[in-house]
Amino acid sequence: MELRSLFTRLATCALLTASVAANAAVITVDNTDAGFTSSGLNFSTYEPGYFGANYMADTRNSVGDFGMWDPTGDSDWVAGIWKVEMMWTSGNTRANNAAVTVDSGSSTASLVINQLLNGTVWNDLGEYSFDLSGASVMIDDSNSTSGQNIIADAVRFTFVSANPAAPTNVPAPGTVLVLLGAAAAVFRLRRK
Ligand SMILES: [Ca+2]
Ligand SMILES: [Ca+2]
Repeated sequence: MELRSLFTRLATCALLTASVAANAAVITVDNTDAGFTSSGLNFSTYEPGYFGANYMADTRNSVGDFGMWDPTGDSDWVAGIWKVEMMWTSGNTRANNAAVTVDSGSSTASLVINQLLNGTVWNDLGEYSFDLSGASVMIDDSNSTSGQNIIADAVRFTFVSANPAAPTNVPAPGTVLVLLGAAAAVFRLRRK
C-alpha cells in the first residue's frame, strides 16, 4: 500500500474514532411519541410552553394514573450512563410532590418533583446507568391529593458515557494516534 493511501485510510479511521468517542446521542421522548404510554391522562394545550404539539395532564382525583417514557426503541439507544431531563408546563393546579421512578433495567430510583415550578425548561433529574433494555422514566400520582395534577410532557436522554463494567468494541482513544505515529516514523525512515 502506498504511504499516501495508508495515511488517507488512517486519517479516515481517526475521524471515525473521534465521532464514536464523542458520541453525543440525544433522545427526546415526547408524550406523542411511540415510546410514551400512559393511563388516566388527558391531552392538553391549556398552559403554554409545552414540548411538541401538546402535553398530558392527570385531572382525575383517583390515584393510579401515570405517564411513562421509554427510550429503548430509539435507534440511538445503547446501554450506558445517560443524563435524564424532564419538561412540563407549570401551573397552580400542579402537583408539588409528583412521584418519578427512573428504571435503569436492573434497579430503580425514586424522586419527588415539584411541578408548580420550573415549567417549560429541561429539569435535570440526574445521571443513571441504564441497561440496553427495560429503561424507562415514569411519573405517577401516588403522592397526589385532590387538586394536585401531575403533568406528562417530554423526557430527554443525553448520552454521557459507557457503563464502566460494560464490554466495548470501540477502540480506545489514542489507538489510531499510535498507528499514525508509527506510519509517520516509517515515512521519515524511507525519506532518509
Ligand atoms: Ca409534548
Ligand atoms: Ca389521578
